[in-house]
Amino acid sequence: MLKPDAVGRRLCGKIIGRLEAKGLRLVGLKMQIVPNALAEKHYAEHKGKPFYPALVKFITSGPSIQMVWEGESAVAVVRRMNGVTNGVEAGVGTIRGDFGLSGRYNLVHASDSVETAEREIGMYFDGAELWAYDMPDMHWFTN
Ligand code: FUP
Repeated sequence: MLKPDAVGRRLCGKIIGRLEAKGLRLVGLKMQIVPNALAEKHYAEHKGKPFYPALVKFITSGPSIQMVWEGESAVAVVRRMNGVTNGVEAGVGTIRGDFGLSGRYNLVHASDSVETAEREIGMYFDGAELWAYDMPDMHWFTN
């Protein structure tokens, strides 16, 4: 997900460009203001934590972009590309490390396991909104 700060700061193209250049395949994308109930479901694991109310408020504060990316070890690769949660600590070369200084306004969300990805894709997408297509240069991204 490109969070409302990524949209508001006009960083979506740069972030999507990194994922494309890495060799991942974009199979679904939509823009919406995430409804409150959906944000609460998405972040249910954080309910009760001190930052939870501000997190839900931020995620629902403006349009965000939901995406599904596919590729070899995509979950682990995208997490590494995002960097750790806080932009101050995130490594140089990561999205959060290169574009932010905040622990809350940290630009991107990515599923932390394949199981979570399946659950989160189901929250945001219908099967008919996910697309299969050839990536003619695929052979450059496999061993
Ligand atoms: P991440 O997996 O890096 O996206 O981070 P978490 O799942 O641990 O946290 C989800 C979101 O909660 C973060 F993206 C930002 C927010 N958060 C805070 O605002 N403060 C914290 O101390 C931890 C997380």
